Amino acid sequence: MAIRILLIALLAALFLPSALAEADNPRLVATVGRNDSFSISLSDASGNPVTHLDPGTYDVAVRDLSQMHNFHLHGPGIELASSVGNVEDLVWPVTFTDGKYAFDCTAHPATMNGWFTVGQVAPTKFAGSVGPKRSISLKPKIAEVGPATITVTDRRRSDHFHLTGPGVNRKTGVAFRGRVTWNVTLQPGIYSYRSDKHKTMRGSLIVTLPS
Ligand SMILES: [Cu+2]
Repeated sequence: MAIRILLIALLAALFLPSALAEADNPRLVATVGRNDSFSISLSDASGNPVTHLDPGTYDVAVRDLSQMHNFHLHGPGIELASSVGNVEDLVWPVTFTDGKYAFDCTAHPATMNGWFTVGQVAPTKFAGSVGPKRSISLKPKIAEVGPATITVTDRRRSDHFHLTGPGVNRKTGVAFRGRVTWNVTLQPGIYSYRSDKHKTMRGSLIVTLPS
């Protein structure tokens, strides 16, 4: 009996530390190409899509379910990919630091992609203006996805500044003059800004995935 207890204690001492070390890392699940579909996702342990993570080390379980697709993860300090030609089941221990990360299928990056932020990410600053003449502008004209602070100066009583695009629809009042600040999250795609009072007063902003 005493020997059996000693053996169990010995076995526990041998195997517990490694089991605990593995369990310490939060688990994320990367899935691509279920039933050869053009689908790609990164989810947390509860199955929710990852949009933001705390910095740290995670175990990314990769389910590359198709021979047409792969899962490619990149960002500060990370450049990992499963194979396009194979079905694979992998676990990547990865350490994320403050910044923007993106994932895609190397063969179809334009349609199969996603992104998320880790820790603190400084917002991109934009300056928009309308008036005093019949003019409208927004700078910069190209930017990456993520948090953005847009300061709009409206100097024209007969026009406004109206910004629309993925997840955003903000405008100043037509009669309003003054300065406003909008905090928004920019998604990949094309945004347009305009004054709805004059069709010629318009422009666009291109938002890209992290490079
Ligand atoms: Cu693909």
